[in-house]
Amino acid sequence: MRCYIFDVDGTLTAPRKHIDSKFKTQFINWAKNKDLYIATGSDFIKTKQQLPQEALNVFKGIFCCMGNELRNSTGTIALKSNFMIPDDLNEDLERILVNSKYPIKTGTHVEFRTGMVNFSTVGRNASHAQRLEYTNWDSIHKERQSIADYINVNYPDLEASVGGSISIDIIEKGKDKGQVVSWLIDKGYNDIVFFGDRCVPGGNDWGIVRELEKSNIKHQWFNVEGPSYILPLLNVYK
Ligand code: M1P
Repeated sequence: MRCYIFDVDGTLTAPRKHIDSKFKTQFINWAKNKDLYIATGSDFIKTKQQLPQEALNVFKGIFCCMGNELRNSTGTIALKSNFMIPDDLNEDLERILVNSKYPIKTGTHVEFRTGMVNFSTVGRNASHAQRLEYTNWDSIHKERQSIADYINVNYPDLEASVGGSISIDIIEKGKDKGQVVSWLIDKGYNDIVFFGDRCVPGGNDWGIVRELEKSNIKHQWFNVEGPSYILPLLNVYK
């Protein structure tokens, strides 16, 4: 029994953007009679902003917050982690924010989600242009990677990874998107195909790839750069 897992930002959509309408139609047609799941670092509210209900409806399950929350396509919660982020991390993030060399701060820098924290020095209120500016700056200064490295060294029970374009995701160790693979295998799937844009170690899709590679089920994964990379690949899976 085969199923497909899709990341959202950078995979089904451009980061934090709505799904492209032409791609949406092609994707919905392709999805007929297939078992599809989402695995995103985002929460359900953001996912719903990016994917309209008709697109969400093609998914049997939506794993949000790095696999720490499972919802059905109408938003009903089926599973939820109750992990609480330690207070000292919160204080540390405030200190990192104040010391960040990036000059623009837009607000909402620490976002608590189910089982995780999302941290961004430019802030989640950044406009599209401000996101692009930060991403360019970060690609030179590697701020996000160094914050993630700091957290990984100093908080052995936590795990930080560079997620989308402006932030890092912090979770309880081991509670990354890899959880999705074990859940699906438990449901009886023995053939999993995954599409993500951050499939390398340190990226927030790596957990899925790691668990697929560890498993003894049939699997295939694709590191893509957005919807235009996915369409030709979908044709392989008629
Ligand atoms: O789904 C990928 C990432 O998308 C957003 O990242 P950013 O705002 O940095 O582009 C966040 O929701 C992040 O948590 C998530 O991993």
